[in-house]
Amino acid sequence: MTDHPSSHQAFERARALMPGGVNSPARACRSVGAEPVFIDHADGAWLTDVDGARYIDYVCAFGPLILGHRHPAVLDAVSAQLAKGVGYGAPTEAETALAERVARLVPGIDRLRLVSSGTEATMSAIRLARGKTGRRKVVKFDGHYHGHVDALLVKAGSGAMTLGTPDSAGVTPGAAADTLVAPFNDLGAVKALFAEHPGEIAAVLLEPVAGNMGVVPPVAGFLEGLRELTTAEGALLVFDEVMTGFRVALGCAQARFGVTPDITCLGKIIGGGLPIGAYGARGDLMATVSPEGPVYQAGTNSGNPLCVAAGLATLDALAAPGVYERLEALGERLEAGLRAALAETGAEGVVQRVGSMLTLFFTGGPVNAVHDVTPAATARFAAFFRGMRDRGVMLPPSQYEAWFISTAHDEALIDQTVAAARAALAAV
Ligand code: KE4
Repeated sequence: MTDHPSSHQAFERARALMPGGVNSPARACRSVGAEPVFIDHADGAWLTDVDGARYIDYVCAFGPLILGHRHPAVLDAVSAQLAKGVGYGAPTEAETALAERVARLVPGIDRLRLVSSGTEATMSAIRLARGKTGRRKVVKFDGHYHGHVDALLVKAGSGAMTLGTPDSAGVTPGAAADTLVAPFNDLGAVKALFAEHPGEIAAVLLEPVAGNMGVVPPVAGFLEGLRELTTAEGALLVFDEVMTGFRVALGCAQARFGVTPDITCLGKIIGGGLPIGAYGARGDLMATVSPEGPVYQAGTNSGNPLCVAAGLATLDALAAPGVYERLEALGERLEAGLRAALAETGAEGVVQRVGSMLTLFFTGGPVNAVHDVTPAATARFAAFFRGMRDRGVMLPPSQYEAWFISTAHDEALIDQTVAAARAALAAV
């Protein structure tokens, strides 16, 4: 760590006080054989660490910063709210405004509840599904990650899979007993679960585009098939759009793929980088939630005015003409550049992308399910991660994460990234 002396010292101090020296294992960098660097500040598409080293940022705080760091509209909105206070324990009109924006933009949402994280959103969504249907079982997909909800830390992706703990210690058999798991993109496996558990499945929960096993798009017909199957079986279809929400389209993945779920979970982007989550559905479904209905859910910081202000400013900026076309163009440029770099260096790998989220997998073929990623792939990704960071490009520190592009990125930064990748691939 001689290249990052101050960061190394910061890491040593942090490790004495916090597990892994981090407040989320996804940042730990253990799977990529490195220490995390400690960030001093960020601006636009750039991170600067405590040693003054700069990086083109593809983590974007794990997705929320689709406008890049310190977007003026977001800073202005948060500053204006700061002048009025940081929170009241009472409703504000800004929360209603954010709910209106989301309900107008997201096909499957008429009404919603704001919470403070994606985990709270998915935890509440499955409680709502169970409360509404009176059924217990929930189907999830191997490699999908829905936050650290006990019932969903079963074959979970993201940091859980990265660190080899997809089924976490401390989750009791009782907590996981009603969780059923199917391989992603395997409609037959889901049909078999319904056949094995007739009338028992409350919900099928998925990332419509998997981002937590690396980026894995739905195969043609899969989402439509789940929609048809859940409707026929009286189960609820729940899209966890915490990552894909407002990332892959202004109407989220459900608009991009034309399949409307019964319940939608959101987070990340709708908070503009500040802590937030949300779950929403048709009106009658949300009437089941306390205080209108019997499904209890609450939160001290739910709808916090600072987070709502940042979210509103972000959604308004994303609604400007041409924003998603630009993100798509930058995503295409990076994908094409990485594919060319793989071909030129003869390195084995595939690039999978939806909009401005993508993953370079060090595998020979496409990745449709978790077993398509081998230990060799994760080892080669680790070397690539270190090579890219040494060349001033910050990737998420896991083969099972998505890279994110923001509107602060531009063609020059993409080309600089591709040049770094060409050099790093040659050394992998
Ligand atoms: P949070 O509780 O971390 O706000 O959201 C949980 C969550 C739920 N659903 C999806 C699809 C998610 O991607 C996430 C969180 N994503 C990870 C990164 N893949 C957050 C990073 C971290 O855990 O530090």
